[in-house]
Amino acid sequence: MLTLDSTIGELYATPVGHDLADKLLMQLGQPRSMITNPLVSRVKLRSAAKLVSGSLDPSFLETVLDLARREEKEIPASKDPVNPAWWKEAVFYQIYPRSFCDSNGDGIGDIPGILSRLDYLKELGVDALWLSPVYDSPNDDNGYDIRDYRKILKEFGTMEDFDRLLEEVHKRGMRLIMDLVINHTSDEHPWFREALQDPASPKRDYYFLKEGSPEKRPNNWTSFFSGPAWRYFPEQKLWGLHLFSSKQMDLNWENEALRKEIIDMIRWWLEKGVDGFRMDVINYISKDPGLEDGNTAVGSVVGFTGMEHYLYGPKLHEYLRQIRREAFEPYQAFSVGETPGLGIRMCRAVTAQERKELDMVFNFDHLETPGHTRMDDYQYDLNFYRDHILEWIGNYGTNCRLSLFFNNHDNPRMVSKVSRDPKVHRQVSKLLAVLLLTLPGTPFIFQGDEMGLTNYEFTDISQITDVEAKGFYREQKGKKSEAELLKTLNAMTREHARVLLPWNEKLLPAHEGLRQQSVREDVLRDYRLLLKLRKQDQVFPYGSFELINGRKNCFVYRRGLNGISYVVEANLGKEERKAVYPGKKARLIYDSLPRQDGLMGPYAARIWKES
Ligand SMILES: [Ca+2]
Repeated sequence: MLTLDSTIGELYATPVGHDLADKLLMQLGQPRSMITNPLVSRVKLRSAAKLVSGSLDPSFLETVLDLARREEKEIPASKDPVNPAWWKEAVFYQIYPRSFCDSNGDGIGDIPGILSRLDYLKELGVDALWLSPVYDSPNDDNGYDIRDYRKILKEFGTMEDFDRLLEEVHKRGMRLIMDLVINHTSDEHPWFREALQDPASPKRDYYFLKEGSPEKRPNNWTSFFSGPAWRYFPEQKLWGLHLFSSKQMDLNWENEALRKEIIDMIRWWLEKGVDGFRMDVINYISKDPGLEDGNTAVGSVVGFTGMEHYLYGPKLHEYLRQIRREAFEPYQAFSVGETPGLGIRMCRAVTAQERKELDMVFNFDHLETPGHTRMDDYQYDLNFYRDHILEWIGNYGTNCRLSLFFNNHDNPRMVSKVSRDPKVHRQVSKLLAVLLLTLPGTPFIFQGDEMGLTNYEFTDISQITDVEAKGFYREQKGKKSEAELLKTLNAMTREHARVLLPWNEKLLPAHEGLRQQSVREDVLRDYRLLLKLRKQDQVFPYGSFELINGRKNCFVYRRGLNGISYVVEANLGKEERKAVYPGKKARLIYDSLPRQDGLMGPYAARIWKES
């Protein structure tokens, strides 16, 4: 067992030790060799703690050890050929229903709107749709606060609309996966209402409801949406845990009856014929039963206090296996988990095929460059993405499947992070499309990527409806000038991804006056072309990967399978440069920015077919 007498190297050999150390090194801007160096890796943790005492709280290491002990053995990365599966060949397209397509002019996207665009999606060439929540919800967090798991939100339509959507998706040979939000429910969910009102109800144990006085919170955990993670209910003299907004009450997965209810609900949707689920913050479902105080030293590093008690909880693997065994497996359903905070080795522990937990996960480590968070207004260097993805391609293992994405409903658009210069945006959009669709893994397009959409310019806080941004604003108001706050909000807010797509004539009342973008037809055309290319053979989903050149601003690689091979060359920088790949015997099949002089223009991308 790991103790303070174990060495740094032994700690680094565990999935948790490895991922946390890597994250810390990255934040400090230090190379990994700082730990793998034998002189360092042989040092006992006890001595290391002494060396850094003063800069690192000793309890920090204890907390890391506690977490690392949960999984002391490395899960091996396989090098065997990839097992085929439909979701490894598919290209997914994420629909955020509220801002996708509005059919009745109320400014809110809806299911009939999605239905009206299915031919567009089919023609685009995507294979599966991921629908962000469409369940009944008071919309405190745009549907990620579910009031009724078996009902459709009125603004989005009816269950008949949904059934028709599923049927029409299937009719077109596409698949549909739903969002599954089971770490928490809305405080308006009947389970929670009953739990709160009736002390004798078995539902009381479905949540974390703790008796106490208003002065003393059960622990010091903080919420991801600002402030403490506890809400007080004065009438009942109860504290309720909410890691997210105060209307999103965390479910207690320790309770067997709760787990059964959730599994029944999942099966109910699978019985309808949905093809799988994207599982919201799924790695948070198992909390340390003691609900002890979070380590404040850890809290100050990660930004949220208490995370070590649920990031990689003691029964996470057990619960994931139960869901898979009892709900997914009987229906051969696909699963992709949102797993914030897990690094490569921890992700492997929940997705390696022999573990029988999740099919894939979304890891977010590539979304910000080292030393930055989403709260920072900075320019993203794609050289970092290249190094990040090379690390995952090289080390994740063929028993795991990479998910590829640059955007989702929780982030501003990557294209605007890479460059602020509107003149190069279409090039960056195409470059990201090429990487997304030709690197090894399963791509997820976010609605509007294919239109070349960029970030919006919000001119007033009233234009931002996102609960996270509003919480941030409340917390910072008065500490910084309004202009500074608006600048930060423009850099970080999820609202960028939540404005109705440009084919809608009328925007949400809050977004009125916002300058709507137009579809960049050449980006759309290139997406169609690249998606078509991806379908010609199985090289991109399953082929080998070989790095040809990974120097500054270069990303040149070969993908090959059964005698067919392609070379992709990308210019990751804003300066033009000489092409690296001569392409003498190859055929140029895609060029995002054709030029006579052979140079690669800013953010240009080319694809060659060698044989
Ligand atoms: Ca509508």
